[in-house]
Amino acid sequence: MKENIEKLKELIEKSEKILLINHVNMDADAFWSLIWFYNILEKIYSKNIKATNVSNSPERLKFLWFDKIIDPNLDIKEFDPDLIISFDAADEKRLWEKYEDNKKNFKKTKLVVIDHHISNIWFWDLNIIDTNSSSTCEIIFDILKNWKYDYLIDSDIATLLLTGIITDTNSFYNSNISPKTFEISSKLLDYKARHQEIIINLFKKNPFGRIKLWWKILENLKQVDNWNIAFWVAPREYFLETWTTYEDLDIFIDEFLATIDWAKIVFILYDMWKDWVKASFRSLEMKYNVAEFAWIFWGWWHPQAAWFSVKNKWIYDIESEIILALKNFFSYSEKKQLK
Ligand SMILES: [Mn+2]
Repeated sequence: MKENIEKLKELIEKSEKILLINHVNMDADAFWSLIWFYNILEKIYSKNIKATNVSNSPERLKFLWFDKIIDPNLDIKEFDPDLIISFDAADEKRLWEKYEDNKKNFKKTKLVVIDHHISNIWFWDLNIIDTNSSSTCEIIFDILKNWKYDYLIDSDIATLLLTGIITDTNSFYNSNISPKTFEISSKLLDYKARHQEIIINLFKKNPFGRIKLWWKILENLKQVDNWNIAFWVAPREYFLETWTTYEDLDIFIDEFLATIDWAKIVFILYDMWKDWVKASFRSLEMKYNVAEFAWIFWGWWHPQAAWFSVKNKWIYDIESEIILALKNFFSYSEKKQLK
């Protein structure tokens, strides 16, 4: 990895037009790793740097930084970059339409991927992938240290990086933490990362509409027979009635849904943007590998947390399909365990 970090520097120095991109439905980790990188490049080099994503910066993260860095309308063909760097994406599909509509540019350009997902398929020319890292922000910190640019870290940058780590580890709940995660977080506090600002804004300032949305969903717990599978469905009406969007479900899944003591698998199905429906799964017992399940529907992610999305289908039709497939998957997992 050290070698690749050096190679990245060479690539950046050789390039004139650099495009930064992160995955669809960007989360704090994808967002801040990109924003941070953009700022550092701006400070060090005089290059033409642009950043894009299919959507605008997430509203709920704007408390830290009001940015116009990510431009969803950027015309990649016209910009014609000679280097593309992707953040926090496990494969091209995660770049969504930006990749689909600009394949030619992606094919002819040097491509770098910076990521930490186990599911990463090492898809590009230069892969800076560390699956032992909790987050892309953690990797970014390594890059910075290797390049000896630590001196550029100020309180703002430290706060951004710490936000990526806190959200991707679910406030240090998840099993993706390591001694290094704590070590880096501690260093970020030395750099005056504003820990309380992150916690208050991300976890302690829920608009009332969001609570009403959660309430509506929680009230309608569903179960698959006696299979220890709990699930919830959030159709578009729920969001319209409470003035919320699917982004308001961010912490809800792990804070509430995935904590039911009798459940072995939980999932939530919700209407996302445009005509997409998303299904998000959590396995609460090691033997149920939900990434394997999500794969049936062309989804992926992690054995304990996985998802897929489907276009142009009614949410309740997908519900029936999932339940049917889940019953098979459940007995398959039980049998696999017995072998
Ligand atoms: Mn991440």
